[in-house]
Amino acid sequence: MNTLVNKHDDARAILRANDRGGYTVPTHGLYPYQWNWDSAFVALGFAEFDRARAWDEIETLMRGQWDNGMVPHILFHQPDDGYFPGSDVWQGTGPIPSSGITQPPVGMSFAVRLWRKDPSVGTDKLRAIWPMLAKWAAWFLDWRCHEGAIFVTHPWESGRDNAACWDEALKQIDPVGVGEYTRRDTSHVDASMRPTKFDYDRYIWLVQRGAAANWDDATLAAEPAFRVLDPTMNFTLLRGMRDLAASGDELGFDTTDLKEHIARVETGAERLRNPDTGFFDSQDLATGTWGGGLTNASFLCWFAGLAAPDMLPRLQELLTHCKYGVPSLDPQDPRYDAKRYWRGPTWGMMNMMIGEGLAEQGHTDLANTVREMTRDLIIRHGFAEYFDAQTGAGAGGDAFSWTAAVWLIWAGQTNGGEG
Ligand code: 9WN
Repeated sequence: MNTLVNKHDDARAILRANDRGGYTVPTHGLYPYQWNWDSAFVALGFAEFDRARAWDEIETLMRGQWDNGMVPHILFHQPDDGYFPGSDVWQGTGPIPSSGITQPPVGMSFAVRLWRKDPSVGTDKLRAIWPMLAKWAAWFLDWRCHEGAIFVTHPWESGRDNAACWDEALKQIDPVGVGEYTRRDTSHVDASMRPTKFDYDRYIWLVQRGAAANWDDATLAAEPAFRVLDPTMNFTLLRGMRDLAASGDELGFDTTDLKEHIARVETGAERLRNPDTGFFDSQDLATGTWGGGLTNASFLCWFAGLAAPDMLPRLQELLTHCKYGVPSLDPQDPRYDAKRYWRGPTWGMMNMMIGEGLAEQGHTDLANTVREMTRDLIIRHGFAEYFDAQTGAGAGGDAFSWTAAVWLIWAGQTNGGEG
């Protein structure tokens, strides 16, 4: 029991230490700005001990929203030489210096969850940002939707940067003219745990291309360089829109459009099933090539509110190889790399969404298994950015905000948290 109490103290201390005043950095050094989906998890973490601070996190994020509705994946509140590419490379066009792409919109769901946790404070807060969240959702339907399925225009947009899902689409890019640049990530973290130079050249080339087009959605859509259907985006958006629609009905907002969008994205979710394997997969829209790898994103189906019973045995099978949580790629896949970021390691926040989705669909035993694996992982190996799914060894940055938040919200709860 003492271990759990100490871990709670440690987790709170990490969030406090990474707090930069109104926003929280994912970790000191490696990521010195505000990241979109990190902040959503952080807000839930703060809500366990400081509800006012929890709302600050979401409100600061929403202040970065662009006129078109997009909420950027990074807000560069203060200059910092420790990260590349910075705001000078991105040249975002919003009210706060920012990147030009978004990230999985878990903030929609988690803002609603903050409100449900404490309507006395949350009702005014949610009422104020609800139209902004709905506008963000509508932007996805306008600019990131193909036949109901949601695609990403940059691997960073998915939040799963170097997942095997993007390999084929990245190979189609010739990063001509990308020029010389100095990576900062590999000065903080061993290069074996980070994306390769092949990937980075293409990440930066895509950023330069977006900046040159002034991030104009129509210009970029007219000649797409990277468009890959993504289960993470599809499932988190579907979940976010469901939560927005339910709260909107209770608060008296017009939810007609949202409900129509939910129906479209539900249809799109089935389009993500790889016909060869049957599981939810990524697909390059330019070539039709499927990612072909079973990833942790495939299992966000339950978080999205889908029943998908056929995915249960696949998860059970995967967990027989990984005692510390759901791997970001099936260890039996030839592309599996135990330490390299989104090509094998397990991530606490993905485990949380998978576990909570399982619990909501009534799969209590499997939900508990995923939560206990994640709890054991954090107890033994700390608050790392991500972990080897088989040995539990921590990797990437440490004293990591979303891992601390996931502990407070879910993994460190012995009663199952709020599920
Ligand atoms: C690029 C902050 C972010 C997470 C992403 C994760 C990683 C950034 C990077 O760190 O991406 O956005 O520079 O590697 O992949 O999911 O939001 O924690």
